[in-house]
Amino acid sequence: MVNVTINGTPVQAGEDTTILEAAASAGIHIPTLCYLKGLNEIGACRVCLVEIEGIEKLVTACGNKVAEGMVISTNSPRVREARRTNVELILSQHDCYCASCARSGNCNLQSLSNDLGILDLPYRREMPVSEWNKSFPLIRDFSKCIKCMRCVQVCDKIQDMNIWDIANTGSRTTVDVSQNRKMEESDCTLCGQCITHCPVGALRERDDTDKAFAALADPDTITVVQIAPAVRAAWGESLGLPREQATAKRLVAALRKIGFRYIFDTTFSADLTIMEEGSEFLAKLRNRENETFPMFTSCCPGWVRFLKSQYPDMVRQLSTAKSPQQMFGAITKSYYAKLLDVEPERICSISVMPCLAKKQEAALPTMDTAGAGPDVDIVLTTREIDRMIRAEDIHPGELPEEEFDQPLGVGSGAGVIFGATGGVMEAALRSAYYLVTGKNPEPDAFGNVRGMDGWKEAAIDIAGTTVRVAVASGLGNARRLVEALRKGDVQYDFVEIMACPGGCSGGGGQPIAEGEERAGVRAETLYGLDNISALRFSHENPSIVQVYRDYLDKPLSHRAHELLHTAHDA
Ligand code: HC0
Ligand code: SF4
Repeated sequence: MVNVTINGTPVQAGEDTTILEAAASAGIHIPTLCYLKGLNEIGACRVCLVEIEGIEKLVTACGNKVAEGMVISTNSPRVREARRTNVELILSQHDCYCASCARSGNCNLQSLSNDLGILDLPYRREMPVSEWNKSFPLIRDFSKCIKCMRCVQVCDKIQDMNIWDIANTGSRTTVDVSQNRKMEESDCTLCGQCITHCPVGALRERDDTDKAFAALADPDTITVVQIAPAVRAAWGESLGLPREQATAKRLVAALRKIGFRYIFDTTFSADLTIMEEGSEFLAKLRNRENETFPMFTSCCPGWVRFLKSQYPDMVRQLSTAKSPQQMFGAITKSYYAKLLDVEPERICSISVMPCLAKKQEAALPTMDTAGAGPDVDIVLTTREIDRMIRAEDIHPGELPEEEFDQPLGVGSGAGVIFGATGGVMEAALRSAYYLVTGKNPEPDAFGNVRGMDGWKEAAIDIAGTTVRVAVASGLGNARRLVEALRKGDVQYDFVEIMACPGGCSGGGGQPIAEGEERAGVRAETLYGLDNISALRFSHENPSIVQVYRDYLDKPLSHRAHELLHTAHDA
């Protein structure tokens, strides 16, 4: 322990503690902008400057450790002036049109400037500009980038993709796609982690809300919405709703108020995915000698993009099952169009997802199974649906809960946990056990694949056969796991990978909580919902039973193959 004085208060702190942490432990907050614990502690923004007695230069609190006897001031006149000047300099190169910024009201730079009482912009310099393909699902606005480096760091250190890099020099310094590539030529997986880690509005998703409003305004169009599992654990965050109020059913009520016609649940098709993917896995196990293991889950399009660009020789190990989003779209424009007795062309199929990569997945040319345009026409992120709710001046907290429409609005608890890392594996094992033994396991029997560890493994006994499974989330972990497989250091039969740390609950399209990683908290919500669900097994979902009985016949049937499976290398 060392003894320091901060703003006149004696503080004791561990030797390895930064000034920032030591001050926080004494309830003294030092403003930061670029800082992210463990990820970005480089003092790029120079907002956390402090003065140390006996040292002429001001130093950053995030990048300097306490030492015995230090006398620190976090708010001396020199500190105040320097901090303010540094923020003014950042603003000098920042497009400050807050009114038209996606992050307005949730921007660290905006609140910091306001807190510091900056009412004028004394320095204005040339704004960095660059061309960007606005039809790409991920958009960078160079005039908003503050060079904090968070996007570079999260992409390098967590996702191990190195898509971003510093470009240019001097006052023209900015962040751009690395190696002088265009975004669409890069290996970007569209995980969107750079967006959720950006403190300002320099990165965002392509906005598709206009398309959704246009569909709503067309009297001939029938809107059919699906809501992804992970959305229910997060949508209320940016609307200021407490967790207990921000239920899936209240989101249904808000969407109906916007005017969407049929509102369904992606957990239904998560259950369908389990039936198909679980059956596919069991068929592979029965034919073990002729198959390559492990089989990989294929429901995360960020992971699929990763495998295609990084390890193309392993793409054939992906399950051929489409993701729940795409299964839902295919069922909507075939089975459900028949139930409604309408032409599938009249349906506008809209998904609400925690994800950017889903926008690209829906646009794949292979995802037009009903011959009526894309199976999913519009993908909206959780943030976009929140913006639509706000645009319509809807206050969901005042609305009573409403039920999903039927029959595609029933999902099991197994489907709900898809939104958390390990959830797809756990749900698949619950039903695989049943398919092999004819008996249900304890619903929580495979809970050892839960948790936020980046790479988990388990050996599961199913009727005397040991199945070796692994679960990873975050692409850095995915790469380590794949490399270990290729070297023969590990052997697995079935592997679940999600591109975003923590899985979809930490998805790149989720609400942004500055400086916080919320994937774990949201996953707890999903496990809580599974725990209280009357339905814990995908194969017991009555709507799943119905769709097989009336339309698909059985898992892996001819029709199921046509609608619900795809070759990922096509
Ligand atoms: Fe996910 Fe999904 S769980 S990828 O993370 O599998 O986005 O929530 O909708 O499709 O169900 C996202 C979330 C989904 C799909 C499901 C899967
Ligand atoms: Fe999208 Fe989920 Fe994959 Fe992230 S983990 S890229 S949110 S599907």
